[in-house]
Amino acid sequence: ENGRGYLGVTPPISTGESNAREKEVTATLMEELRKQNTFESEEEARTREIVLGRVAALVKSFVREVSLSRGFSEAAAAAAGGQIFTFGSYRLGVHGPGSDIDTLCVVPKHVSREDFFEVFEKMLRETEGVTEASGVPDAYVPVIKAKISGIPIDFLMARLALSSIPEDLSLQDDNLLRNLDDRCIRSLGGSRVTDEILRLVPNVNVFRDSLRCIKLWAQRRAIYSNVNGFLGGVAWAMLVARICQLYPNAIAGAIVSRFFIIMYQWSWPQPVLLKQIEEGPLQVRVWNPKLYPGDRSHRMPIITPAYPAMCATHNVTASTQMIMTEEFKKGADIVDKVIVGTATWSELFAKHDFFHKYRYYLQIIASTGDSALQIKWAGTVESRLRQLVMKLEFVESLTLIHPFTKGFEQVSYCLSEAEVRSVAQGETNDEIQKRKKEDIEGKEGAGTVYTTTFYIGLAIEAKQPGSVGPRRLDISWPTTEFTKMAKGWDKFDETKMGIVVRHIKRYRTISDQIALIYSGISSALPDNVYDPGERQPKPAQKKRP
Ligand code: 3AT
Ligand code: MN
Ligand code: MN
Repeated sequence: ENGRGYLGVTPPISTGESNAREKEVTATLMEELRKQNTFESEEEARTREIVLGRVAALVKSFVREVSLSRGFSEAAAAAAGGQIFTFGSYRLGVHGPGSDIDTLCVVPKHVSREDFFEVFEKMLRETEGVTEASGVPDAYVPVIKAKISGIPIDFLMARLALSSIPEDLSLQDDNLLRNLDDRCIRSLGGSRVTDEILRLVPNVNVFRDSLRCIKLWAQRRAIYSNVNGFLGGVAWAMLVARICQLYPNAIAGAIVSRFFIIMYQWSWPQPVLLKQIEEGPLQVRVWNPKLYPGDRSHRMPIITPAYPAMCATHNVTASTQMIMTEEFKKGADIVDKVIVGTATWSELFAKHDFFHKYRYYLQIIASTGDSALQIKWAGTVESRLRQLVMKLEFVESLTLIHPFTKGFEQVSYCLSEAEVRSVAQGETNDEIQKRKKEDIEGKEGAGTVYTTTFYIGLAIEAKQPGSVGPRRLDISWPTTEFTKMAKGWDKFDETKMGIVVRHIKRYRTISDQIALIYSGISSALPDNVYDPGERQPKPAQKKRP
């Protein structure tokens, strides 16, 4: 609390308790969330606790082992400590079946990052029940990804400027960040933000239930993705937390209903804050739109509550803001109906209609011949897609640029160089797709192609009345610039990686095929973007105007 009797930067809107109807819809909401399989089983929950217990012990023995190797006495090595802190969805209590456990390992100053990626990773590998363990030491936030007893775990590491890690260590004190390297500060950030969010909500259980609902809704509507310019898990959590602060005594059904209407009406770029932004002991930037033009350009700023305050929604563009605003409105309408009893919660969780919505799409195809390289290359391309979106936003005849939140991965077994090229160009060929690995083994000129295809939906301005001839749509400049930028990646290798941008239509009709030859649109959406049975039959052929 801030000494004024409430949590947050303004007084609550209402401190009223929820009414009988809100209690009813909260019960039906929880029932629907269970039906939608958002909760793990009790058995899985127990497995997680056991795994975390083992991990905590493993981190202590890691610190002990490194301490001994640095000449510490047995007693001093044991006293050096070592703690784990969870963050992410597990810490918030909103994880689903199969979610990972995000775990921060906190170690004393004589244990290095190299120790973590050598000694600890090796200890992990040798631990019973560990089926995967692979480190990414040079990531922006270095991580070891592992799987223990079937539970995926992300391990981060922070080395504090302390000679031992006390059992009751809290990460809340900003002074802990003094004299740490940037990677440690970033690694501590996830935990410090999650803990702060939990401290800043009036009722943790109401917050959890509400966030579970909003996360599922955002995933189903394909607006859950930080890289693609929508919001990621932390940003959604902060939005829900803010609504909880505004209605401290409301229950989940009421919070969700207020969430949609308040977010729809929010006067962006006014930031969403869970507490006042504070200065701290480091020489680092704190979010400040008055000082920094970059911060001023944030369209939907949602600011993290732990020092140093940062904007979690840096990637939002005009298009993604428009798409999310539209979804807030649709959500508000459905929840209104749920409250009066003319709709059910399942309607809120209806699947998006992205692949039914637009006539034109861009396909961005990243390809390589190697599965490990493909992950890196596709990730690089994906992280730069928003640059393409922003360039397309300047094309006058386009009214909306809609990036999809997930790439579609495919492995194709090709028999010839020509097949390899056609797959990398995004041509779909049933014969190649049906082929298995064995079908190309030992064949000369054969090769495996890994492709990841991203989609952007394009809404085009209605035709001006009285204009003649086909609408002109020239997007060659943005797409060429984007391709150049993707190839500007410092690890780009022309001989190993491909990137292609294609302009396609949802359907392919006979008359289109003729018209399309002239417009450079050569294909239609492939079947793999639809669930089985989802693809609608082709519309009756309309006469082209
Ligand atoms: P899941 O239930 O695991 O899907 P989550 O919210 O826990 O949802 P993640 O495990 O992906 O999601 O991420 C947990 C936190 O880790 C969120 C963010 O603070 C941090 N994080 C995730 N991805 C990155 C990244 N690429 N770089 C830096 N931090 C990241
Ligand atoms: Mn997670
Ligand atoms: Mn994770």
